[in-house]
Amino acid sequence: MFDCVALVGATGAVGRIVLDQLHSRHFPMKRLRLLASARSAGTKVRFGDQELTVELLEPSAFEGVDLVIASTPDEVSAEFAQWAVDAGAVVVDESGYWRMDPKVPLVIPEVNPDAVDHHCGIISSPNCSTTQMVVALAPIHKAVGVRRVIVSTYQATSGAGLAGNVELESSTRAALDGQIHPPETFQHPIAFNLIPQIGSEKHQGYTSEEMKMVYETRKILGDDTIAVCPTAVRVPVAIGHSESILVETRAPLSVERARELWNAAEGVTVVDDLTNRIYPMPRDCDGRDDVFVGRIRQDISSENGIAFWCVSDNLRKGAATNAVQIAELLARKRAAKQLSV
Ligand code: 2RA
Repeated sequence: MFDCVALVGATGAVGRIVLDQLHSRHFPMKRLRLLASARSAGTKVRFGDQELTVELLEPSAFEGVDLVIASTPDEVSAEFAQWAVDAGAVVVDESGYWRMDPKVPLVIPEVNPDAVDHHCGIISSPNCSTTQMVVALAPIHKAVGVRRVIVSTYQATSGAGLAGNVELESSTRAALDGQIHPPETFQHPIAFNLIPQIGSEKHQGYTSEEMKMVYETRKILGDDTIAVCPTAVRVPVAIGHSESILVETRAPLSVERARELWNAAEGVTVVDDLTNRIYPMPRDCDGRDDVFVGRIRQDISSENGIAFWCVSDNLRKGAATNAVQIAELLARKRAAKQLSV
C-alpha cells in the first residue's frame, strides 16, 4: 500500500486512462494527488466519487509522495523526475527521456519484471510501438532466440496526443468538404493519407521513433545482438497501433509452436482465422489491455522466419496500462517486503 501517489500529466490523453485504471484496478494507495503544468493547475478532475484539483508541478509538490506515475513530454520529465527522487519517491515514467539511461530499468511487467529491482528512483515504460512488439517477441525469444526483426508500423494519431486526434478529425471533415486543412501536429495532411515519418531524422535515414524500436527492444530483452529494421508510419486511425512483423529466429519455429507460445503468454491474445476473415484490427482492440496477434504464417522467403500482424491500444498497453502494471509490481514487492520484516 502506498501512502501517497502523484499522477503527473493527469489531463493528457494517457493521464486520463492512468486515472481510470488506478480506480478500476483498485490500486493500493491511501491518497492520490494530481500534478500538472500551470496551464492545467486548478482544473477539477473526477476520480471515482471524489473530485480532485490538479496542483502545480513544482519541486515542493512531491513532499510526502512515495510513488509517481508520469506521462509528460521528455523535457518536463527531465526536470521534475529528480525533484521527486530527491523527495524520496519512486517515479514510473512514460516519457522517452530516461529510457536508455543505463541506471534506469526499462520494464514491461510480462517480459522483464525483475528489472524493477535495480532502480535509482526512476523506472521507465517503453515507447508504445516497442512495447506491443516486445510483448509478442518475448515468448519467441525465450523459446528459440530472436536473431532479426523487420517491422513496419501503422501508428494511430493518438500517439501524438490529444492534438493528433483533433487533427485527424478536423482534417478528415475538411477533406470531405473539399477543403484543405493545413497540418499542425503532423508533417503532412493525415486525412486519407499515410505519413512514413514519425519523429525526427535520427540515424542513417531512420527516424527517432524507429531507433527507439531498435534500442529499446535490445534493452528490454537483454540482448544487444538482436537486429531490428523498422519503418514507422502514421495512419489515419485514432486509436490502436498495428505492426507487420517478420521475426527471424535462431532455431526453427513452426507456426503451430508459435501459436502455442502466444496462447500461453501473459498479455497476448491470438486472433487468427484467415478463412473466416478473423484477425486483429485497431477498432476491435481500442479500450483493451492485451497485445493481439494474428495472420501468423511461416516466412516463405527464408528459413527460420515467422511473419505476423500485431495490434494493441497504444494509449493502454502502449502507455497507461504498462505504467500502472509497473506500479502494481512495485506495490506487490513492497507488500512482500513489509510482510517479511
Ligand atoms: C507515436 N510512439 O505514436 C509515439 C508516441 N510515443 O507518435
